[in-house]
Amino acid sequence: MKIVVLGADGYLGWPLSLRLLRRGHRVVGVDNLATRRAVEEVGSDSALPISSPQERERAAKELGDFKFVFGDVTDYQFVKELISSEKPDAVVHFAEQRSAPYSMKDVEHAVYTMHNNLEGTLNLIYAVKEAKPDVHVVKMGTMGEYGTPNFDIPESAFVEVEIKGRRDRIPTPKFAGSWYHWTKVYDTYNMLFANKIWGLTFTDIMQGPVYGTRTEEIVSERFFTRFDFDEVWGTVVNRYCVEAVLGLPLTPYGKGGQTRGFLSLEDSVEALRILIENPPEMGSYRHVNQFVELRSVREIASFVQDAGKELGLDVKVQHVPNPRVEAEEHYYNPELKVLPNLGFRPRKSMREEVKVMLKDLLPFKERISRFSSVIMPRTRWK
Ligand code: NAD
Ligand code: USQ
Repeated sequence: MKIVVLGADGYLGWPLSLRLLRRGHRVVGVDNLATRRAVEEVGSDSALPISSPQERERAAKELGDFKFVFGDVTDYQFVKELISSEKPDAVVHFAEQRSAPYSMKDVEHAVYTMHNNLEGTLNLIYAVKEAKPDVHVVKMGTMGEYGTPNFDIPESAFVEVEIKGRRDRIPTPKFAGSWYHWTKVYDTYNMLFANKIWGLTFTDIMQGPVYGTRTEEIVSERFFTRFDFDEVWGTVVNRYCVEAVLGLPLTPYGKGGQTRGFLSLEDSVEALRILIENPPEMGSYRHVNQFVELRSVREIASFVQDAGKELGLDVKVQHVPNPRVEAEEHYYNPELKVLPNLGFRPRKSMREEVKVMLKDLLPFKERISRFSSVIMPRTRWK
């Protein structure tokens, strides 16, 4: 297949591009390098050194047919020209502002996030409709679209409800927890609408937080993917591993009962590979929940503590006041059936993988320690 990966310079986009190349697909990687700039803006950097896009292009070409295109998905003419000239079978859309704290900083960051994410997805929808309506759009959404409801989360875009005695099928209720997470809800509605009126083909993925340093293709420094750990861009498991390496206490926010559906980088890339190679029926909208382990942030701290002990690190845990507005103890039971039905079997467990992560990060302790001032949470929801 020929696959366009929007956001190919990112944490997920780069390793997915490598996986697709190794499977024999042709890959066009697109990025405007926004994340590199935004991480610098908050005074941080990737914990693992990453190559320039030019060096990445050279390295990826060793695995297969790859080219890197610099471009911004909020530019409609660029996206339309890309789809018209490349004529891909599938487009994977990762190219969004993906940090909840970044979106909550102030009005400028909230508006940037809304504009970047909604406009990019809408441009892609129109470009596909105009230039190649049979493209399979694989869009990365988030489990955070649902929030943490007190009902079992269905793996479905619609639910049957009865309101005042009358029944109907309505979009699954969602209640996101940051401006960033809300952009994914709105993207979902826009794709449902585009599917309804034009019959475009979508896979909309509700993915939980991803952790890890490795995939099968990341075998040396040249293939490293970015690894963020600061209070704005770092996600919880990755942050804990850096904190452990630096000898800082792990930082569960508040009571620490916040539970999410986590998965390793390797499992994320493999799940995506399966969804791309097994598209839904042409003209349909497929809704997928993508996670492996339901864990609370308190429980994860104990995993990292245990892994640290095995490596001779003295890891402490210190609950810190929660900078976010979110439930700290809650029910959480999402459904998971599409990926297992397609043959997806997790390859990694968090308990094991955090050991690998600590080993990968330890040689970069000095590099990371330059950024220890941006680890404690400062960005508050209110
Ligand atoms: P990332 O920030 O590392 O990657 C996103 C890439 O898109 C970056 O390289 C960035 O420069 C690029 N980009 C952003 N706006 C762009 C634009 N307007 N034009 C072109 N390129 C643009 O993030 P990631 O962790 O790789 O996440 C990829 C996608 O998966 C995101 O949509 C994110 O919301 C989603 N997601 C991530 C996780 C996770 O834990 N990392 C979990 C669930 C969903
Ligand atoms: N948390 C801590 N301690 C920390 C950091 C975070 O307790 O040091 C808590 C947060 O308060 C939250 C949970 O961990 O309850 C998850 O936070 P996170 O920063 O790991 O992840 P989140 O902000 O939800 O966002 C990440 C990605 C985003 C993706 C989302 C999937 O950045 O792109 O959409 O995970 S999900 O969480 O399922 O919505």
